Amino acid sequence: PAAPRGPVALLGVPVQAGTHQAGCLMGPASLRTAGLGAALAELGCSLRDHGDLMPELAAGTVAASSPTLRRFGEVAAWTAAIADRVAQCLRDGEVPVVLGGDHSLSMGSVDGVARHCRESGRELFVIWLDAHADFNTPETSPSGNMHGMPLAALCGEPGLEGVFGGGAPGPRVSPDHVHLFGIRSVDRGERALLNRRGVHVVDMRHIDEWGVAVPLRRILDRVKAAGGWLHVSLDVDFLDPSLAPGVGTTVPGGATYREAHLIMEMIHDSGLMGSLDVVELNPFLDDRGRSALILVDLVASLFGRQVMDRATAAAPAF
Ligand code: NNH
Ligand code: MN
Ligand code: MN
Ligand code: MN
Repeated sequence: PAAPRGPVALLGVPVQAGTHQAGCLMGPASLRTAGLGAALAELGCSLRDHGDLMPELAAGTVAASSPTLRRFGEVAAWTAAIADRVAQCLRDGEVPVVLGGDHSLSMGSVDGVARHCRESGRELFVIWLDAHADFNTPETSPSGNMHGMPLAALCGEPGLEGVFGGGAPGPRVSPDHVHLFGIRSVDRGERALLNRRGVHVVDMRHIDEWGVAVPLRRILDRVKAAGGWLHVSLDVDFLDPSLAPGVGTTVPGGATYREAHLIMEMIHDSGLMGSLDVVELNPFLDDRGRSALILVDLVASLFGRQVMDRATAAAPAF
């Protein structure tokens, strides 16, 4: 199988400033407890566990928060710290696996990846596996929670630039290079914005009709044809809540166990994934570690665990 290049860098990000629901700061510890490191080591990955970024990084910041941008100052501080660490991993030739923490952390991880892609002349594509679109702005957000805004910020929507601090202005990723996958809960203003910006959407209705393989193959072929870099952002609520209850924002009708694994297996076989987020795990809401254990299995599939050896590169797609 196509082994991912370079050592795998685990980076814990115990942030929960992006959500009103406490608990996902325990996500990295829960994923480690569920055996993430051992599962990757067993696959022959060379592992570098960078430990957890410290929340003190977010202390003493002055950027103003507001009801439409809750805890903005803290999120901006985390974003800068995460982006620097992820960019450093990439310079060291590592495959960053960022363990959340809420989804606001992806403003940092994707910013770091985007920096690396700019420097190395790679086109960045993002696949966002989530029940939600995470494309709210301060105007469209019903909650003011920044975990509902990371894609809008990364795509350069006005009102969110400040989260990247003094970094280069402009979008981190083109909306046309963003593929939402599995969504089933979109806010009204958010939906209008997604359409205006040309974000690609495979919603659950589409998956019901076509399964996951057909639309995912199209996305992977596109990234491959562009010689692109694929960042995978996996929100626990992408999964059906019956499988993964350990998340603050469950939405019924999510991906099944096998759909999720097939996605991971196909992404692995493509050899395209350069970086990964695993976000929104809330161990306080979990049921005896079930959600964490499923995530460990999914990440293992993403890094090459398979039932039987399969010829990949030369094999026909179907
Ligand atoms: N769309 C809602 C909001 O912006 C919920 C976002 N929550 C998430 N996103 N968990 O993945 O507040
Ligand atoms: Mn490193
Ligand atoms: Mn999300
Ligand atoms: Mn979500």
